[in-house]
Amino acid sequence: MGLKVFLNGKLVDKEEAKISIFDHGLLYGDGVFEGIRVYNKCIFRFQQHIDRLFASAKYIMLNIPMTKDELIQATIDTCRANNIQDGYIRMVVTRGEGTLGLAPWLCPEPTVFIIAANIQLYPEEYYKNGLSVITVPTTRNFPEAVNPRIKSLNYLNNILAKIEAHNAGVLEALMLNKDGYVVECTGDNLFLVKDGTLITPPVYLGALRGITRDCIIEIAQKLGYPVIEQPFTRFEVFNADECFLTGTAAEAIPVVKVDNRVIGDGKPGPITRRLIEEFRKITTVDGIKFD
Ligand code: PXG
Repeated sequence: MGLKVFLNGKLVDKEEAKISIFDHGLLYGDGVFEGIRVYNKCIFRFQQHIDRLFASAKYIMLNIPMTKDELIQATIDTCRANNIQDGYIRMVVTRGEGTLGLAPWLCPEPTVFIIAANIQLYPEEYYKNGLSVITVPTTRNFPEAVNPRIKSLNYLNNILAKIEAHNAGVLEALMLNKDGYVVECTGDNLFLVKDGTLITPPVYLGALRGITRDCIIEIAQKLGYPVIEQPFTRFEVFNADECFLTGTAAEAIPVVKVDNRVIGDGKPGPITRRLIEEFRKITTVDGIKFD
């Protein structure tokens, strides 16, 4: 049985899921999306992802033509139709079909689709040994332009950074903002651990407010580790005791080398390992369950 996807109100075969070449999601990157994990039929922090999708849509003045509850139901239906137990959901809302011109008011009907499938995960060895990352020349977009807090279909800036990392032989890129502050990676937020305190860049510097980031902050605080959101530069990164990334795909993953500087003792740190362990405990219960 082939993959079934949700497209504009219906579940259809992947082969039948066709979108117009006049869709402004394709022509202009005019739309928003979410990437969500499913762990043992629990859609992880689903309400938070739905809320972020609506917040992104609001910023770009896109009216999602379904209610939050309808989107939740459509997602569950898509998971059920594909027998998803553990997997990945991609939810996309575009401005819809329009003319050859920017005008979004000439796009009468937004396009909504939901894909539930498998996800390409980081190999387990990176969780054990840690990642090496580099800072790349492409900076974060300015919050005053396309605000990086929107999970928009304009990911080209991140894609350029990802290519720069790939060309250097590493999996993720550390990105700075125009003032030289460390902000986040191409698809992951960043944390440092220094003297038992977690430090992460504030989102106003130009970061996405990651759902995983929020979750790790809550777990850390419950465990008694102080968490501060504060701007910092590469100097603080190089001299941190521990460093790790968070994201839907990565979950929480240790970083042991940044721009050829070894972080801490070059191995995933104890607080990072503890947080990864605690995070993995809640993935199957912290969300919306279906069966
Ligand atoms: N920053 C950026 C720029 C992102 O795109 C995150 C941080 C982490 O946010 P969440 O909410 O996921 O904790 C993201 C999310 C992929 C993939 O296929 C990337 C993301 C989400 C899902 C899949 O690489 N990025």
